[in-house]
This record gives sequence, structure tokens and C-alpha cells, in this order.
Amino acid sequence: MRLMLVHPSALMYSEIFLRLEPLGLERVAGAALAAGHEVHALDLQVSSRRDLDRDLLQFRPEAVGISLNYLANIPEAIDISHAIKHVLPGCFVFFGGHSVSFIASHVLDQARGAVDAVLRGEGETSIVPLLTAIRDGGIGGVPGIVTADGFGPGPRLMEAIDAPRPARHLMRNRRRYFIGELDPCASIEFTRGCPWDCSFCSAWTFYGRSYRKASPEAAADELASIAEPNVFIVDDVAFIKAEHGDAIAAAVEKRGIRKRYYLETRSDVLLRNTDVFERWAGLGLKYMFLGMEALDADGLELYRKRVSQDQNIQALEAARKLGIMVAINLIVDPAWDTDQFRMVREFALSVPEIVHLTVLTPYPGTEIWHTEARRLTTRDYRLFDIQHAVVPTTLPLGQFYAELVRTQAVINRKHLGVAAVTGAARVLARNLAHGQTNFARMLWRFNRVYNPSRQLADHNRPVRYELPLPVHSTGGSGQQPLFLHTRAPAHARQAGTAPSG
Ligand code: B12
Ligand code: SF4
Repeated sequence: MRLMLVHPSALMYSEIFLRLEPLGLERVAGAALAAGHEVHALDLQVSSRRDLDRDLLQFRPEAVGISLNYLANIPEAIDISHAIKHVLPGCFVFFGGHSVSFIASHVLDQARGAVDAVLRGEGETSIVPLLTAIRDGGIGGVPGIVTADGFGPGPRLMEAIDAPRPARHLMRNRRRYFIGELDPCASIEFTRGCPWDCSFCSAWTFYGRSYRKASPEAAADELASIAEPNVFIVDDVAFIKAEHGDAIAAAVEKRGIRKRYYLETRSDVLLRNTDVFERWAGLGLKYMFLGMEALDADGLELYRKRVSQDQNIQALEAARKLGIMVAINLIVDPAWDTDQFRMVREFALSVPEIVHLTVLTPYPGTEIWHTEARRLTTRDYRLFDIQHAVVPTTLPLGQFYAELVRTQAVINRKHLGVAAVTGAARVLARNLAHGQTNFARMLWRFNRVYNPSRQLADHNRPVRYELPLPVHSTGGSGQQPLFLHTRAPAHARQAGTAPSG
């Protein structure tokens, strides 16, 4: 069958810092290719709508799948579905991905017939059964399927994540993928899932708190197959298990692979497995996101981060000793007043690290979607990008954005200052010499995009598609009802029970 897979456009406020390959979509493509289907992929982060229109007419897909990891992309995906049905009325259009999995039937209703199905959960296990069912019938029996007729069987977790390999070769314009100065940059997955249970995050609910590891040989083979000199490791929390991180490092050393890496991890994991991070620093690990989330004990408690502020500070020291640059993430609570923003500015200026701010956002799939007592002030999908306030702010909204942007600008100026003396100018020149302009554009675009009036104006756009209303609970019925995948393989359940944080 001719299958076309599409990733929507980049999110405006994060595109400044990064644009990364759609790894999940590439893995779904890999599964379909392995079963003998003809697959075409298009990423609107790096291609235009005109490319999409042209490809639809030339490739004439029998099925089109659109990836929806981010809520903010849902309106665009619904519009694209209408356009597809207009030119190819017989084409089967379906959605899949992280965010849409939690609100599948709502989105189907909103699409008013333009979307035939949503595949919830991991796409590798359901794509081939879906394509077979489109041809032979029996769509209602596909794992994870939701159609206008209702829910089919639950989504199925893969036993192991070694295969299928992401079909990277299908993506055009790969040189446009980057994160910060790692330009161009590919992505890879060493583990899947997270055993912790932070209240604002849906990574753990999606995978039912399971945790799976790629085999070290498969991980190193895949890394060796990547052409880009830079790699983002997409794991929710990298190197939770020291022996796994060490085993991949050994396989990478054996093959003599040399790249520069960016990853995400937790402070307690960095402190517990410092040796592993040191070994990876030797292999080229340059940057890491550290989700500190809050500067005070109350905030850490509220987000159920299970890390103390002392551990966070020690982790920063550990990373500095290893020469790894940290991007600290802090969650901005819409309840903040000017004092709290000032404190964050002071903190950001007092540490050499990059500080990244995201606004506390209850979204489907998270615990706070059900427990947050504050009412949503908007249900416009496009504002659920954790750069906008979607619950009431203590400051008037305009002032909240003014404080937010002022804080971000102070932080950004600091980096440009630090960057100039620490050699970013050299990096910039090197990238430009190789025709890589993503990092340079990022430095110049900040002021245009991060602008309080623009953020405020985003709230006044006409709204065509809205999120469903949350179903409130006190959280008393345990965590199981939040899980999307409910049956983890036995080995994964074992690994997932022991976060020592
Ligand atoms: C790695 C990651 C990042 C990285 C890289 C992002 C990137 N573009 O690659 C970084 C740290 C930079 C990042 C940034 C952001 N992220 Co992020 N990120 C993740 C994370 C941890 C893993 C994503 C991943 O690559 N997984 C591995 C691949 C293989 O899995 P996958 O993409 O989910 O695909 C599988 C399924 O979803 C499904 N699938 C996917 N597409 C399709 C399509 C079809 C047709 C089908 C059938 C199935 C299918 O099958 C795939 C294979 O199993 C997820 C949490 C999670 N565990 O999912 C959050 C997550 C997706 N991010 C989130 C957010 C909010 C953001 C930011 C907006 C935060 C910010 N403002 O800074 C930015 C936006 C960046 C951007 N535009 O890409 C939220 C999404 C929230 C929401 N509901 O909208 C998540 C869920 C985390 C959370 N907080 O709960 N992110
Ligand atoms: S540790 Fe990170 S990925 Fe895991 S639940 Fe918390 S925020 Fe989500």
C-alpha cells in the first residue's frame, strides 16, 4: 500500500532553539517499510505546504498518517486532513502520536469526517495491522484504534525497541535539523519510558510507567549508521541504569564512533551515575537538559519531582566538573508575581548554565490535567505549548508576559555574552562555513519571536478547535486510570518499579 507520513510544522517558540527529526514517525515508517509497503514521508518543519500538495498529487497515497506529539499542532493537522480529503477523497487519513493518544475521540469528532481513525500509543505495533485492515477490512480490531464507531482493542507495547530502525533516509532537508550549536543534528533513542511519576508530565502515563532498553550492540550499530556529526538522545531520562549506559559506551568505543551529544536527564541520576556521564563526556557528550523545575522545596514537592534542591545544586557542580554544559529547565507558575520572576533572573545570572523557562500547563495525559483546581482560561490547542499561560495569572496577563519575556531576554543576553567569550563566535563561523545557518538564525530571531505583545495577541486569535474539558478528580483512584499503555512486558515492569530518586 502507498503510505504517506506527515509531521506538522515546527512550534514557533521552540523553533528558535531547535528543530529535530521526527524520530517516532520515522520508526512508524520503518515498520511499514519492513512489511513491504511503499512509504513517503514529509516533515513540515523543514518542507512547505506546497511540497505537501505536490507530493499528494504525485505519490497519490492510499493512506496518510499525521504525527501529533504536540497539542499545539492539532488544528493544523485537522486542516491538512480536510485538504487531503479534498484532493484524494478515497484516501484513509489517520492520526497518531503522544498527545493525540489521550484525546483521540474528541479530535475525531472535531475533524468532522476528515480523519478516519486515531492510532493510540506506540505506532510500530499498529501500523502494519492498520494497513492490512484498510485493504482487507477489520479496522475495528487494530491495536490502539479509535474510529467514529468507538474504541478498538488497547494499544500494544513492543517487547523490545531495537527494531524497526527509524527510516531516516526518507527525510529530506536533514541539514535543517539542529539543537543550539549542534547543527546539523540527528536523534536516537537508547531507552523508552520513565519510571518516575512527575505530576506535570505525560511521559510516564503514556508508557504505563514501563521502561525498555535498546541492546547496546543495536544502539551502537544505529549510531554508526547516522551521518550527522551531532546526535540528540531523546530518552526521557538518559542513563538511569549505569550498566546500560556503560555497555553502549563500550560498544561505541569499540566501533570508534565520535560524535557530539545532547541529552536529557535528572539530577539524582547524574549524581548516582557520574562515572557513566564522565565516560560519555569523553565520547563527546557536550550538553544536557536537567529538569530542575523549581527553585524551592514547595515547588519540587508540588511537581512530585522526588529530587531535593541540594541534589540539583550538586548535580550542576558535577556537570561543570565534567565540562558538560547544562540547560536547566524551570517551570514558571502562572501564580508568580514580580518577586518570583526577579528571583529567577537573579538565579539565572548567578549560574553559568543556560536557563530555560516553560509555563506550567495542565495537559491531557498528565495528573495535573485532572487535579489542577484552577480553571482553564483558554482551551485553544495552539496555546498549550508551555510558552503561554492557560490558567489564571496573578499578574495581569500582559504583565505576566512582560515579566516572562524580560526574564528570558536577560537569560538570552547572558548567553550571548558568555557565548562570545567562550567561543560561540568560532562555532558560528565554522557552521556558516559548512553552510549550516540554523544556529545563526536562532541567535538573530530571539527578539522578534519572544515579544510580550505577540504572546498576548496569541490569546485573541479566533479559535476553531478547542481541547476537551478536563474531568476533575482528587487523584484518589491511583495511577492506573492515567495509563495509556496498561500492559508492560514483564522485564519492563521490573525495571520500572525502582526509581531511587
Ligand atoms: C525528546 C523530547 C523532546 C526533545 C526533542 C524534541 C523533538 N522534537 O525531537 C526536547 C527536549 C528538545 C523537547 C522539546 C519540547 N518538548 Co518534548 N519531549 C520529548 C520526549 C521525552 C520524547 C519524544 C521522543 O522522541 N520519543 C521517542 C519516539 C520514538 O517516540 P514518539 O515520538 O512518541 O513516537 C511514538 C508514538 O508517539 C507514536 N507516533 C508518533 N508519531 C506517530 C504518527 C503516526 C501516524 C502513528 C500511527 C504513531 C505515531 O509511535 C511512535 C513510535 O512508538 C517526549 C515525552 C515522551 N516520552 O514521549 C516529550 C514531549 C513530547 N515534549 C513535550 C513538550 C511540551 C515539549 C516542548 C514544547 C517544551 C518546550 N516548550 O520547550 C518542546 C517542543 C520541541 C519541538 N518543537 O519539538 C511534551 C508534549 C506535551 C503536549 N501534550 O503537547 C512531552 C509529551 C513531554 C511532557 N512534558 O509530558 N522534547
Ligand atoms: S522524570 Fe522527567 S520524564 Fe520522568 S516523569 Fe518526571 S519529568 Fe517526566
